[in-house]
Amino acid sequence: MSDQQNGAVVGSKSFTAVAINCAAKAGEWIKTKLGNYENLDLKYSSHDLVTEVDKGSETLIKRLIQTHFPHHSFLGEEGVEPGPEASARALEAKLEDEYLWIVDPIDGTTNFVHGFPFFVVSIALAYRGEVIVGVVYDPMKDELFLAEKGKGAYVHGKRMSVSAESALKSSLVATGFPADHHYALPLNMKGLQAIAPQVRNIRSSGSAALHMAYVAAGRLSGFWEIGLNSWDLAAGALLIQESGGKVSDTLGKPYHLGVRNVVASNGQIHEELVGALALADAAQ
Ligand code: 2AM
Ligand code: CA
Repeated sequence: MSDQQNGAVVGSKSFTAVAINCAAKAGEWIKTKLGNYENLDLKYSSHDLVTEVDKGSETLIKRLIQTHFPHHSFLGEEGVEPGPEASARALEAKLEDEYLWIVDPIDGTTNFVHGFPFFVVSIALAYRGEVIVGVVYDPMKDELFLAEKGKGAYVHGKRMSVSAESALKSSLVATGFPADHHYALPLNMKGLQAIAPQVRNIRSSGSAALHMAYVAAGRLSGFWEIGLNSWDLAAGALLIQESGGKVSDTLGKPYHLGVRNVVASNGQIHEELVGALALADAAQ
């Protein structure tokens, strides 16, 4: 398989085929390990978990990508020291690289550990800092969400589009409760307090990447969370953009790979959601 050098052909089939193949293979393997992992380690705190399955999934994906594209860069959650500073540094070091694969080998590790069936493999390919391919694969439902820059987003091969709600009061939104209990969690709690009475209802299912995919598929109207990493968001952000939605930071500035505090929506409720978080002093 040749390694395209030309920006005009980014998002070509070979990149996408490899991304899909990696996500599917890793996902199938993860599924066989459900309730069957051996080592549970704590990373940053007792809320930040990792198993040998996270590491095995990342190794599988990395090897497969390197077989096809040996000159591409790779950024995976398990190859980075825990903590927000290390994550930001690791991204910074590779952001300018021509092709960078950004991988979360299991997004929703806590769910995986508890047998709660809401976790995914998330794989994104960035070309000079811009995401051009995004794949989120849910092995439990066998649902593969795929987006290519400028070519739309698909689930089960069917074009996705975001939902039609135009106000918070008719919206179903999701958020997440981060592992960082010093900075991120208190902010998310403030947001929760403010947003809950304004929306139809709130969900929090423990995988940022799958929440993002659900916004893209029109199953959620919006999502916000504080303190995420590039690998939690990169694939999901492209899914949403290619489904007609909007992704920004919590202050409303456009999404880029360095964003850690995210607001994602169908576009129509975006301003209202960003505004409500600002009013609650829950944006940063
Ligand atoms: P993970 O399962 O890959 O760790 C849940 O609120 C979301 O936050 C999940 O997507 C989860 O991803 C992510 N998450 C968990 N711990 C985190 C941490 N220490 N830093 C950033 N994101 C984290
Ligand atoms: Ca993970």
